Amino acid sequence: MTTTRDRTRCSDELRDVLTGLRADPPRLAPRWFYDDLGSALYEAITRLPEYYPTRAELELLRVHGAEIAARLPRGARLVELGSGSAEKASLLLAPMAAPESYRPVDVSAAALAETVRAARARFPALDVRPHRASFADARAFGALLDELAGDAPLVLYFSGSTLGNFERAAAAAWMRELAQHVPAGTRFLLGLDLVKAERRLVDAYDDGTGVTAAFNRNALAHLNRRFGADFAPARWRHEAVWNAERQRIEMWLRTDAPQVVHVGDERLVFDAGDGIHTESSHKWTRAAVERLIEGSPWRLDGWWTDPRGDFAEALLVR
Ligand code: AVI
Repeated sequence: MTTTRDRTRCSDELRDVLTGLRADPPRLAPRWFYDDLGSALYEAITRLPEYYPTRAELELLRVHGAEIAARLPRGARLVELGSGSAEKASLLLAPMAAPESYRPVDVSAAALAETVRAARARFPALDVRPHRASFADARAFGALLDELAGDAPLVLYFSGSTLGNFERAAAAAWMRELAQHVPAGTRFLLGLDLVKAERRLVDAYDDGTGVTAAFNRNALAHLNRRFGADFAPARWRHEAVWNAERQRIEMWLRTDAPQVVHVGDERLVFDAGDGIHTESSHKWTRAAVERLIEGSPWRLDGWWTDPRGDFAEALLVR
């Protein structure tokens, strides 16, 4: 059954998509990567030889997890933003002193169910409580944090360098907003991909097997499925470029020939050479993290990297 609320959400989303596609240059929000197929493709990306961040973060937690856990309060409530196999959170929960509970937060019911299953299998005595919510909208997430703050010391964990998919100014605003909803003493552990040689960065986002290209093009297929648009995904070329000035990898879909596409009631004309900007993945240095939290209630209290220096965990305290 389609409700009025579903229809309103669909028209709001369609309006946002069209605003992006009509912009100069055209853009599409990264959230359109993630339908069921896109989530499966992202899972496959994390296992590609070229895509080092997931392996690097796991290695970091294996090497430094106990040291990081020793800096977290006893009896803490671990709130993980985004969920999956709970593999990274497990590497923190195991050495943490008497964690009060583990609270994965995700919009996807399927992802949450998998996290809960994995966490309960690994820690049968631990209180595991999923929360279905979006953390991208700081206000809505703030309301959940208001509920979660209070009884036990709070530790937020945001892994995978997903913060890097926010524009830098938006990331800073999001951090400031979250700080309004958590008590002093709250810890925030942020997993961040570090700036490195351009070749390795580009290869990580343009792998030899073409999985990332399929992931990128799936955003167009997703629009076709969701809004009855008529993109021909195969006619869009995947591009990953390093923007040195903004220290980010940009993913684009580019057409080599003119194309006309219908989305909703709109007819969109693309010329040969036009591109749609589908994602920015910002990379970090310690100085960039200091700039991120400048003037906010967060203070940098710890910094660890994996043995190769590819990835960092930044521990912030409010
Ligand atoms: C989810 N996010 C952190 C990934 C990244 O590396 O920016 C998404 C991704 N895009 C292409 N490959 C992976």
